[in-house]
Amino acid sequence: MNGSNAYRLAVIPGDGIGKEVVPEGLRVLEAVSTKFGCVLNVDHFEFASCDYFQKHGQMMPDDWKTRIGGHDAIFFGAVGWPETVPDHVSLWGSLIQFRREFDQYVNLRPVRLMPGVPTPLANRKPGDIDFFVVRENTEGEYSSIGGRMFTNTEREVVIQETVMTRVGVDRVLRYAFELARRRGKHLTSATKSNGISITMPYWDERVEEISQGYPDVKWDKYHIDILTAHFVQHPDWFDVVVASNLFGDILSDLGPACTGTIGIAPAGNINPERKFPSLFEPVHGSAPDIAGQGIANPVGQIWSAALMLDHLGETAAAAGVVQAIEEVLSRPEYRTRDLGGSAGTADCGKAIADAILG
Ligand code: GGG
Repeated sequence: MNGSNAYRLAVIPGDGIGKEVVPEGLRVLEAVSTKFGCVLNVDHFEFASCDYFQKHGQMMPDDWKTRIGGHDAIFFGAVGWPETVPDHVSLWGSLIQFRREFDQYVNLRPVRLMPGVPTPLANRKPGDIDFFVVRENTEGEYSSIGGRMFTNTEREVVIQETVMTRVGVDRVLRYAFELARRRGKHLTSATKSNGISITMPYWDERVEEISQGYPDVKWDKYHIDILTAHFVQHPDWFDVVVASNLFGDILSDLGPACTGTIGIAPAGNINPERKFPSLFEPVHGSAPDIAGQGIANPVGQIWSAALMLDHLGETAAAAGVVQAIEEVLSRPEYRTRDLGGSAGTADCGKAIADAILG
């Protein structure tokens, strides 16, 4: 961090609707600069996209780390265009590189029911659903350890290992316990230690041990299968939910779906020690089915900008963005199709920027 209120942002739209929602995020950030006086110096990068892959045969240049490593934060859209690049190639060639090389070991994903937003759950009002999913972001089920043998024969064997390290598990658990302590509420751990009989009992043991350092924080744990049911039936039970990489990914799509749409959900891929830039992106992907039509919901991207401002220490600006999102979402004319409205991406983005400017 640079110690002033001027920041260097690396902006990477990526693929599909990323190219439509990132400009709306930038429009809102411009309004934030005007209103709150922080200076946001933006550098645009076209790598970490399938277009880049088509031109260069790889998702990112060899020197990508040097090119964006000096920025204060990365503002990212979405990755994936399976027509041209297999999804596992585009994801591992971009986002997962960022998360690992910049040690963004926390993926922080707020889940909140916003005023006026229609939810598929009956009898829920704003305030009933307000929690965080803390997803482990650098190891777990997302490991590249494994392989195929006897490919394309009847003896075909495919193996992929889950990796849990003590450092990796403990640090994300500590982050989650700290967050639960700050919020003064409680922590839920997602497990599956009855079926996944080596790594998940280890996860549970680490939760048990780390919890000893947080006697003031109440905690519980659920197997992932019943936990998904509770998300739908009792979303008010949760405050901070900590989960492995895969479980956290699933829970952080399900949570926002319960609040109306995954289109509004933000994420921060955070390096809490601030040794490397953190990356902020919507939870949703590139959505090839609606890309290019100007109908994507920009709120996930814009809320990610709020998370980024908060991370940069611009807390008033972050709160201002969230308040503007709330104001605009409560007006049906600015809702995009995923929320039952007919507004376009730019209509919604502009309304939020205007709400910030007052
Ligand atoms: N903006 C998020 C994005 O593009 N996600 C693509 C995706 O498939 N991500 C999987 C993951 O976050 O693990």
